[in-house]
Amino acid sequence: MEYAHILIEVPTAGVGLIRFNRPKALNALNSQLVQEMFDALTAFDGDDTIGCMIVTGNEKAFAAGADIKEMAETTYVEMFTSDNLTDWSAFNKIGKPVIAAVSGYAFGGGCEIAMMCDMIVASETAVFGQPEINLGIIPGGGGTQRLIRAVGKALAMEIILADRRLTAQEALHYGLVNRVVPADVYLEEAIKLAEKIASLSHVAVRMGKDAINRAYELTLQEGLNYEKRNFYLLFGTEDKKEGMAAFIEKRKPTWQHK
Ligand code: DAK
Repeated sequence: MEYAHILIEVPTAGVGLIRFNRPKALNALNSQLVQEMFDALTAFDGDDTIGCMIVTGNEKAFAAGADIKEMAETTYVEMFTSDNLTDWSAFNKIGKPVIAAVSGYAFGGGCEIAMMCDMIVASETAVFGQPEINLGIIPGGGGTQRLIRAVGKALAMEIILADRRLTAQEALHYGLVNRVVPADVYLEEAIKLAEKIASLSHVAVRMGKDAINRAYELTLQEGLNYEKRNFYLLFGTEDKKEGMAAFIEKRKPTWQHK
């Protein structure tokens, strides 16, 4: 498929890469770009040859937020009724893991997309922030909910209410990102991580992601029950038989992803 604002690539077998491509606007997320990202994620999610996805920008900017020029004239009613602009929940429907490879600015909607991803590999130049308050608004893509879960209430309040920005090292310290690496290798490192995940049983990986994400929504006991359900389900797969047989026979497993 042809996209106007993103580039698609399979840099190594099993890994689907989505690159925001509005460099002059620091990858500001207009509604078409966001829709294209969802379309590409959905396509990779349904592609049996792909086991993990990466969302990235460029070295200067992951994304400097939703497109302010597009939003400037948007009214309440347009915002409320326009699915493209308002519905970012499509991200929750992606079953395979998604890694954000972040360099430079990850502001507003950019920070929110990074947080929607399952893991974040950050370049040492990455800066995370929710500067919406400077525009007279607040985060609308999950920032108020996901940030507090990642860094706690006190810091989330400061980031959202006082435009406190986090350097990559601070983001690592507070648990927002998985790792910080030099700027010239951040994408390479993300690809290596994605390649590792894609080399495993896709069905087990999906079940793991699904169970972990439930922890946000369920009580501990409900979450434990949910985990047990996924755990038992995996005993019905070819990959469980193969993984355990391969261990006992001291060989590498050959995954069927079923
Ligand atoms: N939107 C549109 N254009 C942007 C942009 C943005 N967010 N950020 C940068 N640009 C454009 C600039 O206008 C400039 O364009 P030209 O003037 O050259 O045409 C170009 O990118 C380069 O930017 P600067 O000249 O400003 O570059 P600097 O290096 O000096 O500064 C900066 C970089 C990132 C510090 C600065 O550009 C900046 O502060 N940008 C705005 C950051 C921001 O406020 N972001 C939050 C936006 S609000 C929702 C989901 C999500 C959202 C809303 C709803 N729903 C699901 C309902 C999210 C909202 C937001 O993200």
